[in-house]
Amino acid sequence: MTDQNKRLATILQDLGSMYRYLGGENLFKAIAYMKASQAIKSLPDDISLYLKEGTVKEIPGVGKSLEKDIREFYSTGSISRFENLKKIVPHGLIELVDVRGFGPKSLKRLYEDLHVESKEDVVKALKDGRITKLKGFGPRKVENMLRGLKLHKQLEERMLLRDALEAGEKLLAPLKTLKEVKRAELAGSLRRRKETIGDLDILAAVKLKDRKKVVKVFTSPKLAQRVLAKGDTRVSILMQENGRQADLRMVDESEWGAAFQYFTGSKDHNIHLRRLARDKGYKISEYGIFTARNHKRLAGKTEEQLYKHLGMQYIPPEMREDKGEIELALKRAIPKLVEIKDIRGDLQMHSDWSDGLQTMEEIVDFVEKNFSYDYIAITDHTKSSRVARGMKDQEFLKQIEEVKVINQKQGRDFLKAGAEVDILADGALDLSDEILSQLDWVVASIHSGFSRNNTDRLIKACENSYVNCIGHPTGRLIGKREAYPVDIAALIEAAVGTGTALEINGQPERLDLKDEWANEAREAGVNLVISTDSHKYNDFYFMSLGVGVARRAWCTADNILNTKPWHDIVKLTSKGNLSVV
Ligand code: DGT
Ligand code: CA
Ligand code: CA
Ligand code: ZN
Repeated sequence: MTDQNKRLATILQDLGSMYRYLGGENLFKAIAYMKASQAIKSLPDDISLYLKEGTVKEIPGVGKSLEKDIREFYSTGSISRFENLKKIVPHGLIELVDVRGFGPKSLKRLYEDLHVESKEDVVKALKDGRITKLKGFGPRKVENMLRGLKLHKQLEERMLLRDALEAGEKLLAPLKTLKEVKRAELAGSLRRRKETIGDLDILAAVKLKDRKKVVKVFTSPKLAQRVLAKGDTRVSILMQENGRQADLRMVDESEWGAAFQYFTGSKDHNIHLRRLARDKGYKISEYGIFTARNHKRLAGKTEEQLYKHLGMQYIPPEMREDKGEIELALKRAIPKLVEIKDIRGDLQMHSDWSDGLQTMEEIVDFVEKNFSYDYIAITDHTKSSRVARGMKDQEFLKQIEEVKVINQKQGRDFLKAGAEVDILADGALDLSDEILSQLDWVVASIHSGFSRNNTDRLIKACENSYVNCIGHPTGRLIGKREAYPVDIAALIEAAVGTGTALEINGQPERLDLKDEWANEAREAGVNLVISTDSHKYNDFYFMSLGVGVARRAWCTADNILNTKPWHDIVKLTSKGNLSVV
């Protein structure tokens, strides 16, 4: 994303939140601005190009008035609508508008009754008891607010994996262009694909005499907002991109493998390895593997060598958490983890029939051009998801017809007709059996009523003979909302028992099932599906985030349904033996 697009997307997103805060009729504007902000974020080129070519209105979500805003932003750097709203809406609070326990109504009360204007003010008012005194802010509400703030804080301390990957690439690219840099890679938790990242760790192979030059580039104002520490082998900065910390370590090419292994971690994995090395009479460090007795260097140029000298198989970075992977590697039993190239299709996405930005044809064209998939399933929302513009039952019948037309034009059954069906409060589905029976792929998800008995609702959905998969099974949003209360073990049992797949949703804030639960599901023999839940073009690349979760859960291609041909998926999730609930 270009810097200009990023600034524009941020203002549009803030505008969206401000309109959410104002509520009422403004909700439509809120949706329009959020949508436009999302679309700007996924533009391949700088917004100036679209202005020059007169194609701004072709950006999804951009109509006449947004076009005007964008022109104003381009010529003045801001939008008057935004500056004016800042005068009546507490700009310092709107980042909380989606955080659990807050929301527009609560924020308005805090602002109007307590004159709270920033997050710091909110914390103070919670501490000194002013909020508890407000009518309607009982202990349960306050408890919710505290938990919401805690989640929010987590995200201030740790980046989402997707954001960290983007920031990491921006640091890596300029380093890689230097001829002095023989090799440079992202290490640390990023390489292990953890769902959130504390700081970025970059490793570069650079000769001693060349390091000053590399340091100069890394600490230049283009990349660094501030320099925290600067030495010959190690530099720490706060990134210009987002103010977060990034560490660069430089090593000699001959030490690459040992250093890459060390700085990839995890710390627990490294400690266990070192103990093992010691027991075998070796010593390992970021410089290599040595004999303990006379300090003779045995290896260190590659990671593979290092693991080999310890008598074990190479361990993929996503497994390096000291959760039993070292024991497996010693037995030469490391599974062949699923890879992005194994994925044959995407089984959750939204078109403009509900809250997606693109038409079904546009989606098909985009996916065919950029991915080598065999099938994709359109899974638009059902009627009770009103904010997501869920479709009425009759519209699904029309959509099924359009899917047929698109496939006919293509001469193959690439597009599967599906739905993401809401699981209602009592566990019933938000779409009639008559329509469900005509769909190729049914994902059932909980989108509301989180305080109900979610376990029973999900089990009931599994028992429905038309449901193929449970979508984002725990409903968590990293940094915003905890998982709803649900007995995962019982859900896993129901999924195995009924032949229902469970989703690993690749949206950066969801990654749901998370690694730990996906691992339990895999062990129990659940069929997992990795999907992107795309709402716009660039979301389709979230597949790699989902694959990262699956690899952290030790999944092979065989554990993942959408690595298989479509007819196998149908066989594995059809429930002919179940009676219709
Ligand atoms: P993060 O940044 O909190 O998301 O997690 P990491 O894993 O990136 O941790 P970080 O940045 O503190 O350190 C990067 C790697 O350096 C870590 O994964 C393993 C290695 N490392 C750091 N501290 C130690 C240590 O005390 N002992 C050992 N054996 N390795 C360490
Ligand atoms: Ca780190
Ligand atoms: Ca670090
Ligand atoms: Zn959903």
